[in-house]
Amino acid sequence: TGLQNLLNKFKFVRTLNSNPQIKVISLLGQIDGQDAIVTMEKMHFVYDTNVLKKGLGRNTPVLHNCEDEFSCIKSIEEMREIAANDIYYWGAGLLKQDLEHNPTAKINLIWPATRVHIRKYEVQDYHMVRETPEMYQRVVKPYIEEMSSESRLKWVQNILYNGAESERVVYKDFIEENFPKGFLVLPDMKWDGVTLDSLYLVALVFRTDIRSLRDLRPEHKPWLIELITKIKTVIPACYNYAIHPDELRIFLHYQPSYYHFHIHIVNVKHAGLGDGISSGKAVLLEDIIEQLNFLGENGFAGRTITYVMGGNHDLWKRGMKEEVSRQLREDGIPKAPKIINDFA
Ligand code: M7G
Repeated sequence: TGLQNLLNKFKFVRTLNSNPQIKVISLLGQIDGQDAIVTMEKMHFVYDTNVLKKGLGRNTPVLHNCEDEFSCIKSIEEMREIAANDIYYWGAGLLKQDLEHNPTAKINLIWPATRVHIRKYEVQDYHMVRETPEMYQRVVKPYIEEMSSESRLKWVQNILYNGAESERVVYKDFIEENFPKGFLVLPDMKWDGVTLDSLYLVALVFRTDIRSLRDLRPEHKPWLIELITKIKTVIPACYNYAIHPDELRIFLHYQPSYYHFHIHIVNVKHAGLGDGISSGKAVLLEDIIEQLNFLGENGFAGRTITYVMGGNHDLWKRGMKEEVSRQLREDGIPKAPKIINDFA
């Protein structure tokens, strides 16, 4: 495949990040002399697949749970005991792997990766920032303009208009007269497409007049309600009601990485997302709709929004850093002393 050919040419440069808790590693390398980011994530266990067995003389299929050859215990091919003590035993195992049914890892590649991609995936320190409407106008808005280039959002255009990932689209709301209000839903790049516990979908809207949370005004409320209602109606049906409407965490990111309005739809069980669902990054769509009742006609443009920003984010260097220092001073919060680690 294209991906495999590219990975064969990958020349390792350095590790960008590694997280043993969510079992994800990001590597920087080069492919044909251009920067490439490979992210690998160990896949979850197969444990709830149902095996279809036709009962004798019956037409109704019967589902058997955990009998799949790739189900946790059944998949163990080799074992090495590490130790045992009293009623406790532990060891290492080799599981039966299968490209289709039980792959080892999910592998993502970004190539050619831009400087913005590399800095995003890299280990960095994080800061709480308070973005005032004034900061938004002066610093963030010009940045968003730059980040809305055709090339940066090409993947979105490809999905909406050029049939990219089309066989993976799970829902398309695209009625001619409804066009500007339409949207589609498809599996997010972050999802392995299999593990329902970590279901991760993204809804992309067709309209292009909304760049982010900041652009939402009370006039958008009926549209947002329509969106969330359709999402909660259609998605459980798409997955055979193995997931229910109240098990979907539906949110926006602020700041997002891509300034074309989109909605994250994630299994409420799934917490292993790095910072993707934490407060200061994810804003629940329900809360947004509710807030539109109270914000004036300018909606979120008039609100101060507090969020987490990575030190590698361009906005940090383009003024957020100074703004945070200024705000702390104004709030009367003293600067940290020079030596803070000397507990001796
Ligand atoms: P975001 O909040 O702008 O960025 O969400 P972040 O969550 O990455 O910080 C954009 C979402 O779109 C993310 O969840 C991405 O994983 C997802 N995404 C990005 N790209 C480039 C693609 C793509 O090409 N296809 C699909 N299906 N999802 C993507």
